[in-house]
Amino acid sequence: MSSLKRLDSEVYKAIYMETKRQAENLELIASENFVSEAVLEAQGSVMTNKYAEGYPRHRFYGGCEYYDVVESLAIERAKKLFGCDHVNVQAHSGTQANMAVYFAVLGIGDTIMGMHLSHGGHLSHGHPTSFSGKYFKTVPIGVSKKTGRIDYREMKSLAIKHKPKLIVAGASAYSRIIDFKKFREVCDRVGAFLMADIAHIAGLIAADLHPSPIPYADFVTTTTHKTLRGPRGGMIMCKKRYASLIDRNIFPGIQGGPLMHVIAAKAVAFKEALTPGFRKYQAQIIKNARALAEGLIRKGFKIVSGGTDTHLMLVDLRNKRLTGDMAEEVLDKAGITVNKNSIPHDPEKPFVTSGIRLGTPALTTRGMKEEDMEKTAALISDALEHRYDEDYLASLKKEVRKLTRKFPLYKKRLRK
Ligand code: DSN
Repeated sequence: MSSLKRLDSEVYKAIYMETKRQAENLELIASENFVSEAVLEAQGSVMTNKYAEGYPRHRFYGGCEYYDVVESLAIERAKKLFGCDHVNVQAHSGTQANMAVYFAVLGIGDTIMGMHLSHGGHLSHGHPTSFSGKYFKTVPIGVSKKTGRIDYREMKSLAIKHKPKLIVAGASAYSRIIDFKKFREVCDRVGAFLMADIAHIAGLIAADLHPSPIPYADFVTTTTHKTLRGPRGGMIMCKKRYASLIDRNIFPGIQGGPLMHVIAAKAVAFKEALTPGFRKYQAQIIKNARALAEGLIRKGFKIVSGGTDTHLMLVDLRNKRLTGDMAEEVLDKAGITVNKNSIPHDPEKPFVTSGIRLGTPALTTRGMKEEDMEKTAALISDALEHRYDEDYLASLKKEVRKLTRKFPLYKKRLRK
């Protein structure tokens, strides 16, 4: 970092302070993680310098031989990791990946079905404020009020009634196993394409700890930076027959030059994900999520659907007379980072919400185990109970520092 420090002390300082914040706080945002030094090195490399429009061995620019090497490695490793026919690793993000699939098989005005945002879905699954809700008619899928789980029966009758051309199976705030086989059956019944968006659970699927959609879905999209613990980016997997359709719809369809430094880092992350240690890591993420949920339940918190099968949980704060925005702010004062999140059938607006979403991928990367989750649950409960006591929250922040110091992060980068 010394060149940066010399050239631009303001950006250097912001990066240094962010590294410190990541190291000192308890990071519970379910979609975040800490990448390895190797991933950071690949992403911060000269691979950022070149244009490489096109695909390996078919580029629109000369001098791409080493770009071909890294992109081919990323593709081959992803295929092995997920057992799929074809992979496009150029999608800049999860939303871009979804957009490319929609544009590949849908016309403007066609109908799609996807989980409602406030029931755990994602903006790009047809929300009216997203391109996906503006270009396509959307029929939202909900979770049952009683169980907090996807209501597959309701989904089926909605599909029969509205005849969508594509159904999205995937979520960003749903803590239970998603039954991709059931989604496939509904798609077959109404003649729809099935797109599984596994952005949140990709790491669990790669480690065989959540059923894979690959046998059932026509298209599988993901981000690479959540449980998968790679650089920030997207990816599309599909059956061989859709390969060139998908590739064309990423480039030139919706993107120009690929972010080759990110693709190099994706290749590195996939290599890490193919090791036995990665499976153990994913198993610990789930154990930690269960321990955190149980710890919170013991402290009187309500977890939507009663628990979790995955890396995340949604906490319904209504019985604690708290809103999600208040909780997010209070916890931040204690050095605990979470995000407010709508809960199913939320009476509050999206900027207020009645819940928070918690996830364990980042803390598990640091090496934390079940007993640390127990402590984390106690810290969350304490902070929210003493929400108006600034001194108490400051003292809790010290407790948080004590805990995180035991699990150092980016140590070399914090040496001034
Ligand atoms: N914004 C991401 C999340 O937090 O789940 C989804 O893209």
